[in-house]
Amino acid sequence: MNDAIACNLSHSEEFSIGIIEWLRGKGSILIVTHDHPDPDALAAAFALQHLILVKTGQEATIAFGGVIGRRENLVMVKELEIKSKSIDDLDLDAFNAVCMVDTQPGTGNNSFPNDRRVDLVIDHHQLKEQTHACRWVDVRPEYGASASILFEYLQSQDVKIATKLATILFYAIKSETEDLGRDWSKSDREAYLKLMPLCNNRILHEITRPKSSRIYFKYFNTGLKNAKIYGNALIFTLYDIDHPEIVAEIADFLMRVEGIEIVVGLGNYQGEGVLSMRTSHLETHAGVLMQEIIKGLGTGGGHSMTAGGQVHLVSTDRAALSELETELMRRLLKALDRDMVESEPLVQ
Ligand SMILES: [Mn+2]
Repeated sequence: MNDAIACNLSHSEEFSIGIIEWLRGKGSILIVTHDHPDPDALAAAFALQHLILVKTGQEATIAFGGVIGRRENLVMVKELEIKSKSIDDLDLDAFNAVCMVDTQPGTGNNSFPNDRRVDLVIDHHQLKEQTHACRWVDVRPEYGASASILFEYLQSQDVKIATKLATILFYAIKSETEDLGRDWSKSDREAYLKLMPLCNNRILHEITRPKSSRIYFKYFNTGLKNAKIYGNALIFTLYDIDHPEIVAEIADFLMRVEGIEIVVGLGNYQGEGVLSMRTSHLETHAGVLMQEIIKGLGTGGGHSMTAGGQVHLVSTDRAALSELETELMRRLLKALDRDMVESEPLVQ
């Protein structure tokens, strides 16, 4: 094992002992993820819930805002029996301890009220100013997945990782890093390799190749038809969408277009503009770029190769979305220090 991994593991051991002792006897504990949680958010929440149960005997509540829409994630939640609640249905005063995973206070991507106290934050996005005020903070932007951090806690506390927990943690790292091809670290690879033999392959296959409704293919059709190319950048709009994650999914798909190094996608989910960015350009940090182009329009952030954002829409008609698309492209090209060029459709 190399020194960096060993150092991370000892940090994980120390931190997990600290939080277990602190959480002991708290009674009602809340675990919040970002809205419309992805596998990494759900896996991290599920693993923390398990750690708390095994070590302190308390059953924590997992909650988030928005919906789980992506087919893979719905199959995952069903097959692995992950129980969660909508944050709007909870009496937040009833919780004595609040934990946040895969998100941080005040980022704009979670529904936990900004003025409420958060005790514990475990995340792999850039550390936010507001997070400094929390009692327990373990933020590791160099990690590809929050699930890898939780995996280290479980290991250092000798918590047995049964099939379901292993499958969800493995799938989280697999999907978040595209099988260790994107934004990954040695610690993610360590967790991925140790979890793989513990997984249920049948469930894993069902999650990764889910049957999908015809609406799903309609979004692909819309995305392909509307995709515009500006040099090595591609932008597309899906207009009205029934779940936010479809934007990121199609952005991933369109990253495979030859010559394309940056993809930006946009959709309208219930009056909110959903943005997704992907880049394979090593000099470009997607999270930083996203913050730059979204300034004054909404909130956003991310990792070096992936980023997301949300924009408040003044109008949700097609013309307004097309206008926003052009504005985002103008800002993107400006941020990349390039002139606005004529766009070219991806498909004729
Ligand atoms: Mn994550």
